[in-house]
Amino acid sequence: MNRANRRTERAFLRPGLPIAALALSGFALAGCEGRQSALDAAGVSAREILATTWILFIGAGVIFVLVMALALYAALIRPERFPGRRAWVIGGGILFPLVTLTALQLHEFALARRLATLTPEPELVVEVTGYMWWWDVRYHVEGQEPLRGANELVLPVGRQVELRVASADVIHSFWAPSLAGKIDMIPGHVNRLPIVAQRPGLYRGQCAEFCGAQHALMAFDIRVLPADEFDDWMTAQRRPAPEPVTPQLARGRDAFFSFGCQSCHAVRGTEAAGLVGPDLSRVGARPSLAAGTLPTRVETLAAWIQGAQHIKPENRMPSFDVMDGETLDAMAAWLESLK
Ligand code: HEC
Ligand SMILES: [Cu+2]
Repeated sequence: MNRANRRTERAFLRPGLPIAALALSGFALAGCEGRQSALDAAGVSAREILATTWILFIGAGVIFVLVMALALYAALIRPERFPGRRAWVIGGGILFPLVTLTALQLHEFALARRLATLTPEPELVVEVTGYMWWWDVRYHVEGQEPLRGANELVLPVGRQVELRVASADVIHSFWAPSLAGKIDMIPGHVNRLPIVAQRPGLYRGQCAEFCGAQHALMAFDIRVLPADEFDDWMTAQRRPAPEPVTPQLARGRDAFFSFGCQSCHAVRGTEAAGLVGPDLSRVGARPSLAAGTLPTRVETLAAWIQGAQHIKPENRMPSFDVMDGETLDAMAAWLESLK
């Protein structure tokens, strides 16, 4: 072995490398936590699914190691000396898979039933409709007017919630991994997804079925609030849009109407009642714009209005790039004030 080779070999054996690898795997594990992770469950269904995931993962790991050890053993000794050959074939090849797979199947049936019947008497029903490429959201509470929102799902901790999902155009898939499993959104058919959120926080969901050019920019925010805060939120949502308090905001509102935004967008408490695009009644309070594409700020609102087709090509909103800067800023400021 020449000197250079020996040097590389030593480099591989240096303790720094395994330590670096360990540190890196730490980063990989840290990636499992967070706003959009099935490994960081914040809802009853997600927790049950996660438990099953661990059963499968650990079980498969143990079986893999056992089989490898047996294979190694069999390769090292003479075949006719392998003890109890017939018993291994019948026990390991037939009985063991029969018993484990049957047990898993029964577990799976029970789990599917529990998840489907998690919320027999929902206190809140939320209709979520997928559009290319955003989410229409309607909250229904017994005895109250339905409430419309968009691109954000606000849920109370601990209450039974039933999502009723459908699509207005192509097949989408509703996926909020922190809370529950995936469910398809199919045109003309309503699917139900029971949800019980357990931990307040800000989570993220994503369309999980390829639905066209901007499928990747079809995400949504989920805010899970303590139940009493949720009730306050609902009450506040029902109020009409705040009146503009400065001349700039008033100018922004007027421009919204003179540019025809109301033909596609609704703002509670104004004449704007369009249904083609997301409801903008509280757009300033939502964490993100255009289905998780941009964080909500005056500047990003202006950028979106001016360059919707540039930011999210082929989406159903035209770019308004003929407006003068002051009008644009005023309009963005007014939208940002809608909280
Ligand atoms: C032809 C219909 C149409 C018109 C006109 C229109 N929009 Fe939109 N708008 C949409 C659609 C559709 C979306 C969703 C785009 C996406 O995310 O895929 C949208 C998204 C938005 C959003 C982001 C909303 C959210 O929930 O994230 C804002 C803000 C907005 N529009 C403002 C305006 C303003 C201001 C005007 C007028 C200058 C306007 N729009 C005109 C259809 C329209
Ligand atoms: Cu989609």
